[in-house]
Amino acid sequence: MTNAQAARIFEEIAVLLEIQGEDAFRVNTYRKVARTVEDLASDINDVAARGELAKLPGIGKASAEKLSELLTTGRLALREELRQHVPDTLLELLRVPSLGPRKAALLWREVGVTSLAELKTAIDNGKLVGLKGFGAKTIEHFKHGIEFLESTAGRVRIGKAWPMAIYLRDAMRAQPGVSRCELAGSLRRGAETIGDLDLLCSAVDGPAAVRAFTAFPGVLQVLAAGDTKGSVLIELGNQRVQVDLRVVPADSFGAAWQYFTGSKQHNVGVRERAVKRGWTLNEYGLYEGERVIASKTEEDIYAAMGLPWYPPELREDRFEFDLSAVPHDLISLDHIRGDLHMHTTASDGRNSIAEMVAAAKARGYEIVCITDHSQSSAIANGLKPDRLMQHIRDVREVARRITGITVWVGAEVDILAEGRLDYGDDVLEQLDFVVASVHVGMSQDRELNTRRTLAAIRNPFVNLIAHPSGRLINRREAMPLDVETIAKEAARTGTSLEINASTYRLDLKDQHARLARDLGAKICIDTDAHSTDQLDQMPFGVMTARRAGLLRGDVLNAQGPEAIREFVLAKRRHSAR
Ligand code: DGT
Ligand code: CA
Ligand code: CA
Ligand code: ZN
Repeated sequence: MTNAQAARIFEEIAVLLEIQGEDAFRVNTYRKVARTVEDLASDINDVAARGELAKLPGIGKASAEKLSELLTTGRLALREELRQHVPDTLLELLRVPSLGPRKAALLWREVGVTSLAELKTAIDNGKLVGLKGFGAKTIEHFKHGIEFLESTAGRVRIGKAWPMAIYLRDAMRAQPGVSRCELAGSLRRGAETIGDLDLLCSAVDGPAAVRAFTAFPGVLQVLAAGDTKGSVLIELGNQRVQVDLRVVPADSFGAAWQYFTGSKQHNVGVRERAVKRGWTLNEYGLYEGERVIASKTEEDIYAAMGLPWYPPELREDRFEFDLSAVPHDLISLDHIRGDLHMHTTASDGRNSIAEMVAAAKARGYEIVCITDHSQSSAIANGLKPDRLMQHIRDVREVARRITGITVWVGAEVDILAEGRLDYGDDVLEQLDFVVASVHVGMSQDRELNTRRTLAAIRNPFVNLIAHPSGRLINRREAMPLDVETIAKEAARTGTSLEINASTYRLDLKDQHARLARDLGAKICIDTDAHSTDQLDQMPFGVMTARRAGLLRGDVLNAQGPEAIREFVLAKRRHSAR
């Protein structure tokens, strides 16, 4: 059992207890265990083997015993007992934004709602009207939430699917007789959500490869197991996801990889070009009649049709067919020279300033900027001006002690409801780099959202608008926003717009980032890390930027510290005039 799986079971117990009206203290005990196990850097099984579970923070003797029971038997009596008292489908309700365990319990006890489908019917039939704690606005909100869930049903965030796909790929590569295994489908294209995972391999014995695949631990159900194709369902967090494996001859690996990478629309475009020449293209190769023109590599396939090899992120039939060549300076991970948006224990991060800086340096960065939350973010432990002044000194002290990386102190400043910023200019001007973002009062009013963002962009000290749309993938829709107007003003004032690389956000999204770049805005790709390991989300931001077709020169943090400094100073100079 992985750390994440164990953590989820303890979180589920907390939720089940909460639904049954247990007191907050007991609920919290289980939630703490979940948090600790989730955050643990080492494998929980190793800790258990060393007999050190009870030494973990927040884990007492009783919790340690429960953990140990779960790890050794794969089950937990308490969980099974709790589940007997609660309908299986009730937990579905918690996927509705802002519907917590308490409200779920009320819906169940007072109205008899036990599933999402029943909640929907109850809302439509007016059954919730008059129920305590369910005003008209709340009910409307839940209704939208359910519609949103339905529209995203079954799709998994790329950050959640990726590690599993890599694990399965590597496990296949380790099978005897498997000469190659690669990712395909939307995952390889770096899409923000994944419908199912696609793997492609070549092997001497196809049926044996498929058998090995369907026997992996974590497989919940085998949907198909043939000679060249296997499909399984695996558990991924609280979701189930399908994984497709195809086995192809090594000779046609390129054709198959091209075919199964997609997208479908891209493949239609490629096939049209083949047909124009009187050729046929399928997963085995490019043919003129019976004669194979190309099949071994993707490059061969594309080249035979006079097309460049398209990086997978470009294969969406958006703009790739208009390119005569793929730009040599399409942004890539090795261009990234720094990360300019992250948090520390000074606000809601989990690691200290020194730890974040060391981790940034270890990733080869030349510049790092610490941007903790501003005073209004009470939940995120935002910094009041006096604490910020001390924080500035703390970051400067870390900067003094480390070499080989430029260390900046900034802040992530809330854009307040009326467009005012959460610190005055007298405070902002003491920072090296200012990130501004909307966290409160996200409205459905497009004009209002746009106006407050524009106000922030016009502040001479604001250098980056973070996660401009405020969306949370699979959880909260983007707020309506006039991205075009924002981008034009960002370009005019010398303010960058973010591609937030957290796979919960990926905001700006690919098409908006492309639009913003086309209008002249600089894009900054940041992880918004709240812990050192989250710095590793950068590749997802870069994939999004590649899908937008951004070049190295479009990306602020693909420049060095001096150029970024000049970007900041130029805006200040320009505004002073
Ligand atoms: P997803 O799974 O919804 O995130 O998106 P994809 O793109 O991974 O789609 P998927 O898994 O259905 O298929 C993987 C690739 O295989 C797809 O991008 C193109 C190719 N493919 C699958 N079915 C067809 C088809 O009927 N026609 C063509 N031309 N290609 C297909
Ligand atoms: Ca797929
Ligand atoms: Ca598939
Ligand atoms: Zn942030």
